[in-house]
Amino acid sequence: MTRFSFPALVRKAIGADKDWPEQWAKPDPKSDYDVIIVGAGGHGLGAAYYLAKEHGITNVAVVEKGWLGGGNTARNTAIIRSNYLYEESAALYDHALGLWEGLSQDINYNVMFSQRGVLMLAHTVHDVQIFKRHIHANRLNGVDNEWLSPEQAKAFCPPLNISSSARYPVLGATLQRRGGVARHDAVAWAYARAAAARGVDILENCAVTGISRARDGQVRGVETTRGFIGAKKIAVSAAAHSSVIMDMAGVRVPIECFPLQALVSEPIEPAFPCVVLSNTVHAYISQSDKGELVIGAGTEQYVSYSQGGPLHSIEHTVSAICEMFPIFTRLRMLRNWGGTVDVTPDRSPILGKTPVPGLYLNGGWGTGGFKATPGAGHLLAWTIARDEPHPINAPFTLERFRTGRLIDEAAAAAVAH
Ligand code: FAD
Ligand code: PYC
Repeated sequence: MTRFSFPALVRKAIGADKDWPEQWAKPDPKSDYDVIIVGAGGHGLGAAYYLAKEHGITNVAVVEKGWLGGGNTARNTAIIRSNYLYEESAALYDHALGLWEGLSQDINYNVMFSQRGVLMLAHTVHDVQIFKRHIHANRLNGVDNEWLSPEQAKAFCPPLNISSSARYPVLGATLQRRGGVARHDAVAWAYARAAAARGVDILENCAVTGISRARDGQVRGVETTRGFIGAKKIAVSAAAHSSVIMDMAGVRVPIECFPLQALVSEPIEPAFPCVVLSNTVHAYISQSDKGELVIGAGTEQYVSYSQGGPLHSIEHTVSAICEMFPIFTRLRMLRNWGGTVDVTPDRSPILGKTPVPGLYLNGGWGTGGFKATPGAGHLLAWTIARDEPHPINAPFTLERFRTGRLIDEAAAAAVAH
């Protein structure tokens, strides 16, 4: 018996049924854990791994209402970069990028992290000014980023249309060479395997329905669809559902949820060498190792928990891609899907303690949390283990929405909101 419900093809490919260690048999919940993490996305699983590896805390359960990696972790377009404007954000995302650079070795699993470079296109004078400001700020913060003319951008990405007669002509681009993509579902599987190997229980098909607190206010466990499970500490890392779960503990969180869609084309020979983002035309694109073009849209304009969205947004995105890359005009779409992104008022995440003793929150990553996965897991584990934030996540408090000390990264979100 295996610990996780890997899809059958994956189980076959990795030989899961053959030599999966006996101690990884699917666990029943224990009555008491030191730490429960709600949500088996990359962030929650990463936190479990780093709790065990770096803090020696292994009496940990990750509680997941569906299957591991079934949330946004395996629904995103897998873009990784750290070219954020403000010091707080640059430090946070660059911490994650540093961890990506050693991740496959660290967890002994090829997450196919590929630093092929991320281009962000400027189509208006305003874009040019903002992007150049980003480059200067990034360099001051030790984050690589450079300006390319339209011709240099085309040399880096030959399919790019730099004609001045395009509806939104390319006026230049930023390039972060250390940016790239990774195989998103592998990240969840890799952290799950590495955490489980250190004794962490991963409880799938187990939805949290309540948070129980003692008389002194301290958390004492979670109510779930598999019964009550005791815990000394609880970390909520449930993306779009984080605010619902925090509400169970009486904590209000300023998160709104929006659908965000993506699609892949039929697979083709390698034709697209890097990642390209254009906020102005609401589209971003890369090519997966399977050969599919991976394309994403802007966030939908309405709040919803639906993991899907209307086809006209996809049509809008695809027409923008065809104008920027006319060589793809005759390609066919293979499939599309959606996720639900959790957006805060300042488009920055919340990662830290909450007013409830023993309760921690990691959420509000919106359209940009995949790139943060190792960093978020690492910093959440630190915060739980020491009951205090790491200096990198210290500014990302829930408290900032009361004090007004916001970290307004909307312009760097790279995805139209
Ligand atoms: P998730 O992977 O969503 O995990 C949360 C888990 O919590 C889920 O598995 C869910 O089932 C579980 N859960 C919810 N409620 C409960 C409950 N009551 N009990 C137990 N478990 C529960 N980011 C980037 O950096 N780059 C990109 O290119 C990018 N593209 C994107 C494209 C799309 C289409 C989408 C939708 C998102 C994109 N993102 C991107 C954002 C990124 O995917 C997310 O920010 C990130 O994956 C969040 O990871 P997570 O582990 O916090 O959440
Ligand atoms: O944050 O770079 C990003 C991103 C691209 C697509 C979705 N998010």
